[in-house]
Amino acid sequence: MRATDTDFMALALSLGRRGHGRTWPNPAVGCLIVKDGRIVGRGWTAAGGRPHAEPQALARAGAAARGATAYVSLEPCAHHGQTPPCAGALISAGIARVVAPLQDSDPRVSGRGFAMLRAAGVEVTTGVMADQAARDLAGFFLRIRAGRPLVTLKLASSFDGRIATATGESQWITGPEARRVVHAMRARHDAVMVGAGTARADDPALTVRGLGMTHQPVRIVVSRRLDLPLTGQLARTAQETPLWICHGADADPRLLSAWSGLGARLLPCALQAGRIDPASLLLALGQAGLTSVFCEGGGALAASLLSAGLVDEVIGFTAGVMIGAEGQPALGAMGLSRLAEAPRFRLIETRPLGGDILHRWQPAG
Ligand code: AOF
Ligand code: ZN
Repeated sequence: MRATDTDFMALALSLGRRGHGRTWPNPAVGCLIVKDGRIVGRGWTAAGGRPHAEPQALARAGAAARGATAYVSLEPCAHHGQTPPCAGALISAGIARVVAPLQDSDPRVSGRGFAMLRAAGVEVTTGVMADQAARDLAGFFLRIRAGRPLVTLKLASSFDGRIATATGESQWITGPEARRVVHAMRARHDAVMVGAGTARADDPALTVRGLGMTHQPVRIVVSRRLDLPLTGQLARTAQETPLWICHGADADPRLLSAWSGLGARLLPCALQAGRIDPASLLLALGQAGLTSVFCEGGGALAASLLSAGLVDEVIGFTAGVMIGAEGQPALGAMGLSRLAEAPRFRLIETRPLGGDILHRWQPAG
């Protein structure tokens, strides 16, 4: 049976996903070159966003690219950036047909890549697996549209929605399978983010471990006053793994210089009612180039993002352990009085995971 455009596009999309978390601010694109039904070249956007996917796939295909079809998971670029336009590279290599799901919304490209290809006599087919491509590149598109990264909120809690006992004991509520999945999720995001309370209570490393990979997402701590332990795991590892601290403009200058001396990048954010304004926080992260952020709490940061309508996906891990009302709730105060005001999410997926349940939710409506 002959493979279809959809089959090849599914492969190009999966190649693109290999770059998730490591190509920001650029999209993670995949490219497959197919000649007479055979794959002759594959490529995906390199770490840091360049080279783009197409020139790498073309280099592998060599002379076989002449007369071949290129499956690209996003419209090939048309601009002269730090690299020459990919549409031009496809034309020069003699590609006869380009299949792409979507137009790029970067204003330097948006439609110009397809126009350039068509003007050179290349057949262009669009729309193949467009929904999946839009999901895969949602963070890239959101940053262009709204200036902020996509936010995934992870909440790992007891059956009754607690994230620690009254004394702060939280390791471990969920089991090893759930924790492995969390590390894989961290790796697919540009950054992992926590609030200052979590950074103080858990002394987390916020790194990806146990997956045998070298790439690490940026680690972000949101701390208005920078009152974080200068001797904890984050401070100790700030030279080797990027650490960004989002702080209020009123933070102590001595702490600012101490953290910058340790190697942290400091991002000032506006305040709202005495706390870091979540919209200003995410705009600062978008400005810095991030397209996706995996927020792992704590309760105060999670509640502030949820109240502001800035959470694009919630991933819950619920364990079969009962902690009771003295325990620390997964969410801080949200200032709600009526149920109608509560942010509501619709269920996308549930899955048993070891002894826990994974559930994925997206904003309703
Ligand atoms: C492609 N293939 O693999 C990627 C593309 O700063 P530059 O010059 O690297 O350009 C970045 C823009 O290129 C980015 O905003 C997006 O429009 C496109 N990314 N294009 O043809 C790729 N990663
Ligand atoms: Zn390109």
